[in-house]
Amino acid sequence: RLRTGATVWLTGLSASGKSTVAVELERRLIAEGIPAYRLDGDNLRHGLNSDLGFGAEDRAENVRRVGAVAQMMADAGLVAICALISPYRADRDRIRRQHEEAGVPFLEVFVDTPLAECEARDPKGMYARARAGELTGFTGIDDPYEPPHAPELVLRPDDGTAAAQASLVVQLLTA
Ligand code: GGZ
Repeated sequence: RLRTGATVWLTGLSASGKSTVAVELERRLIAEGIPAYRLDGDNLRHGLNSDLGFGAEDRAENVRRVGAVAQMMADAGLVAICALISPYRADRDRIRRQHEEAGVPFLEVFVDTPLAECEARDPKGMYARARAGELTGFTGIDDPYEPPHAPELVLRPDDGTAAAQASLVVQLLTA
């Protein structure tokens, strides 16, 4: 039995694989008849969050908005799959608390791909630009990332492909 009505919150560095796991997880849930919806930080920054930048306050607001939307979706019975760097522990803990107060399950998944691996992937060339000083305030290079202390799940590269990692999240959702 798969749980419905929950928020799955994927946090981790840029290029850690959050979006890929989110896509795979959504596909798997829909295939099982579980309504799911993906909220991807990078995509939402073109719409809902197009007014936000990457300073600490804007990242906090980004996380706050997506957390609130996810909680509503989860309350309506969907699995809301969020993929945001969400680098600040306090911001993530705040939305966890709000979910808990409303009795909505919140599952924090730390996509723990080491910085060196993310940097080697560098799909958009942003790490290279950050290292060159052309891009400032980039998470992991000259901006902080605070890993969760007690995530419900940690995904590491040696767990296998994004599909294998998504399976671990599906297990987490299995009652
Ligand atoms: C981190 C940045 C930055 C800076 C642009 N720092 O890997 P991507 O490219 O496709 O996804 C990243 C995305 C981060 O958006 P989030 O909404 O997930 O961030 S947060 O939760 O911290 O608010 C990255 C791109 O935007 N990007 N500039 N300075 N990532």
